[in-house]
Amino acid sequence: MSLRPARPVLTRHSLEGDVLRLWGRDDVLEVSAPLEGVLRLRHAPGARHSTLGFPALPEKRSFAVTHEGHLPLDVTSSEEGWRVSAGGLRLDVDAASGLWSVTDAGGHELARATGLTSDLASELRRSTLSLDAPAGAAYLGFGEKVGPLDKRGMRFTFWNTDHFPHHTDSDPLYASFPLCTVIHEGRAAGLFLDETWRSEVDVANLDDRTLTWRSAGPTMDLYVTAGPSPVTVLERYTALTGRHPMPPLWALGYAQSRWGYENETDVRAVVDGYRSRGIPLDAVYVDVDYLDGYRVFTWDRDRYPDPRGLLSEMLARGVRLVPIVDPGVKADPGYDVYDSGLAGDHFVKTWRGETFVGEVWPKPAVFPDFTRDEVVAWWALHFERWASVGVHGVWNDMNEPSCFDFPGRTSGFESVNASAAKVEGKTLPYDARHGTRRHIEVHNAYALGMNEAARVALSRAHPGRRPFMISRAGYAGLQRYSGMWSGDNSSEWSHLALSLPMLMGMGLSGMALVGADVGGFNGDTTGELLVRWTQTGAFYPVMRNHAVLGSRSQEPWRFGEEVEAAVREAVELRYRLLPTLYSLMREATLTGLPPLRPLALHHADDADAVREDGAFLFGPDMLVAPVLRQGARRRVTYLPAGRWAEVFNLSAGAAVHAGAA
Ligand code: NBV
Repeated sequence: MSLRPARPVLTRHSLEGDVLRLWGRDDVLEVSAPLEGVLRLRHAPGARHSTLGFPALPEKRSFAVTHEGHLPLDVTSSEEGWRVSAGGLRLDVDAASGLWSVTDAGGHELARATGLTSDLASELRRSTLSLDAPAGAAYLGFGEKVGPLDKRGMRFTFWNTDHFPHHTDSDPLYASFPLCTVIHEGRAAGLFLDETWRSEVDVANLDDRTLTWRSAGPTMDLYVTAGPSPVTVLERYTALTGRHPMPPLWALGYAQSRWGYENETDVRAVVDGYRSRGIPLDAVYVDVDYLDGYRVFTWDRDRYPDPRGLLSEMLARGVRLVPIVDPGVKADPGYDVYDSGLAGDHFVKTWRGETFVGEVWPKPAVFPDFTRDEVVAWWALHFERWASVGVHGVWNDMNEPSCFDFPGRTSGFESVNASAAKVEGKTLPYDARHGTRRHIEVHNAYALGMNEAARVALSRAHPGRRPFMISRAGYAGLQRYSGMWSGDNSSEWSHLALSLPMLMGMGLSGMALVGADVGGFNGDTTGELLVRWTQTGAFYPVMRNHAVLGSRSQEPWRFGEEVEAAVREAVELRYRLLPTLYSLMREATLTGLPPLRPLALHHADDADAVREDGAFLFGPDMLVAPVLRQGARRRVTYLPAGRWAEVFNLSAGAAVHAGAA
């Protein structure tokens, strides 16, 4: 029996500017070539039955893609379908099925669609796009995800979630990067689904020959990127979505943090502790403890009587304070951020059009609608005023956004009638409103506007100085504004090991400036774990020791002299690496390549290197294999082709090892 539809899916075409539009009875497919080696396939299955518009789809303002302009398309049509050549790639679209394949100039297939459906009755899985997953292909990336580096065989959800405490198999976590690098037979290609809607990906799990994306939205906006090197894929992806601005040098130094440094006396004691022991330190992160009743852009004057004075005193000692910023605004009449936000209509609404009120650290709390430019501008004004007293760097937390509770909350997947209050994880309900858009559409992009505002504000508050920011949540393109840390990990060996594939996956997703909490956030660390984590963290682009409120103190001197000495040595190593890291970050601003790299990036033709996630590269040619196991004094590691000299023995006539033949 033939599975071909009776009527061709696509029957007509038009070419406007450099965008080819194909459509049939129900579906639309728009094709363009934004860059050399990149094709954009904007699918709208079932568009005729949606409010999208048919056959012309509405203009889209992507949260991720900033590149503008298209390359010319060379289009030929036949009875079977269309052939499009552009930017060195070829697209063949089959009219009967509406499906397509992309090949490069050498005839290598980069991607092939095997299924496209729309299901209006399914709230979470309205659009589905399946792609061929060739046997043996590895799937790397997807941003901040658990699991091994090669995600083949796994399934993930993209729905930014405050998952506390998260485990080594928790999904989803705080950020959504719906993109991956596919490495097959030594050649790489990129897939990027530019949809901020809640989405899911099945990476050859249910069917080992199929990768399936599902989205709650009406379109599947897919970018296919050619390599053949994963380096080229990443360069092209970041040419589309932007690259990190250069961070200040101090932000690449070592930092101490803790939830529970209660006041300026605690902060001074930390700095004294480091300085008196001669352990380098460039920053202290200050947590929610500094806020006046959890009101954003305030300081508790009992705990911090003179923020300006403290910030400049610290600066004179070579230490920056990096305060936390949360998006939840205390609903407190008389508090200027709340009053001006209300007056300007800047907060997220309920589906009925009232201001949405929930609970987070501030109770009650309202949420700026960062999807709107005027809200970003308003936040930046408050931010700038607050930062002008001497804040040069911040960490933007809770911006999934996290919301612990709200009136009428119904958890998870309950009856459809409860839709208005239906919520997934600790956040806003699917039906909260951002202008005319539902929260389920823009939730994953919420953090972008918050980070954009912070960057604008810090640049204005301190002209000529480079801002530093890390964010907990994000979506593709976040790198234009901010770095990231991987949220609330735990003081467990398994989380130390997890940090490697996770940070590598983030690096392949355009996020070069990343780190995991050194020592582990949740729970009590041990001296040995802290030492191993500091040794590993010496290579994290963002190196910060951080711990949860109430946990065992995690400063290096809390575990005895042996631990202190080993931590000092690791931090000193970091400072010896600093010129290299600084240069690598500069490279990231130019090419998008991260300092912390999977072996796969430079050894795509080596199947073992492609899947290696217990070791990583620092830059192109320094291989780092940290000890990740309790009690271990040594470990084995894989060396890809080449001659590898042992760094630690360089002065003593280094041993040189031959890598894989
Ligand atoms: O602000 C407190 C914490 C912070 O220390 C941590 O780094 C964030 O990821 N924050 C989360 C709030 C809630 C923690 C349970």
